[in-house]
Amino acid sequence: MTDDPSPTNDPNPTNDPGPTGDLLALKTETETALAAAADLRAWDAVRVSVLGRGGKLTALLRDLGKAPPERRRERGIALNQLRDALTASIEARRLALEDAALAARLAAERVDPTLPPRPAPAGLIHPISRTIEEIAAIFGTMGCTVAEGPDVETDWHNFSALNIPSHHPARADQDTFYLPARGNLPPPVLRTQTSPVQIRTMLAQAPPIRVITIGRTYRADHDATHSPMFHQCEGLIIDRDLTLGHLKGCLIDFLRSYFGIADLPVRFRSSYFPFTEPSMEVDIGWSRKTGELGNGSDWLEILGSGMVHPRVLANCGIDPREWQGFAWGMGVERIAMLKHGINDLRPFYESDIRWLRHYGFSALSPTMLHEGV
Ligand code: 2NM
Repeated sequence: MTDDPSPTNDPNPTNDPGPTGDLLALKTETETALAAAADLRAWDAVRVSVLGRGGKLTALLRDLGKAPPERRRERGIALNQLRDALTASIEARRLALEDAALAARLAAERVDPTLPPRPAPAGLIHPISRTIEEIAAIFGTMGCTVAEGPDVETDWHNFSALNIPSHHPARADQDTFYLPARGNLPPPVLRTQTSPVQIRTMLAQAPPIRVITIGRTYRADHDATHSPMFHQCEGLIIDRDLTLGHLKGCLIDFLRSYFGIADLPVRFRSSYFPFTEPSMEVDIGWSRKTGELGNGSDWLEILGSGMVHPRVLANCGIDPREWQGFAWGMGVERIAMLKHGINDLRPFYESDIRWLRHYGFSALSPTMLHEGV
């Protein structure tokens, strides 16, 4: 062999490949196969055929012990060098193949920033839906879930359980929609507020409770500012040791977040509801002249609230000596009108696409909570 590829100085160059001649052959063979591997799959096959459990280099390393003792040391050193060299070549080929694959993907998935944007979806979110989402998002951060209940209620859930006396105007036929009575039962009623849902929640769950209820309510009333069907949002928190302070903090935080005015003035004014004691109307500061919220010397009534009457708790099987609650209620249309400067209630239900285009919300502008909604 005149062109013995062995890098070592072989003392017997005739027909003995020497202690390392076969190693150079494996190196050349592997590098040729690596160069031919066009993708990571082919690359992996080469890697396994050399370094794998049944690979050629693995076999050579295993057979080192069979080499004649006088050659073993030299061959061992050469085998280690070969393993390092092949490991490096294999790794280098992997990086090259990965780079090529990424470059091909980037070329194929090229983005053209000069293309016009896709048209926005034509559909719009109705202000009522948007307002409901915002209310739920804010009270959600305070730990409230949303409870639902039927629109057609029993007299007991809508009135009696809420401590509403027989002479209360809400019970009067001219103010309330009744359905035909069945048997000797009092006639079913289209709920006049969402509080029966809170009654159902108290009956179904043990305290502590944190819920809001949002939904349709019905009263026999119809003009520019009253609709026979409108939406209400109420809330109910029941826990031990609750005070008026908790109620005030909760509602002040809600109002400032909902209207997005960090220093919105909020005033609590003594009032009366059958289901709360004490009861308070809640006003926010505004200017009657300009309609601007948060500025000006006038007050605008925005919601009702109070500590849940002990009799209401007892009606729902909750011991008022152990648990206190506070509750509130507001009109969804009303707070939507105030926030967005809508001055007539009727178009909310007229499905006029021009009104919706003016006041509606893009489905692509989700309800966000940071400094408000
Ligand atoms: C309001 C004002 C004040 C209220 C009370 C209850 C219940 F079920 F816990 F007794 N639900 N909602 C409540 C209290 C509603 O609306 C103006």
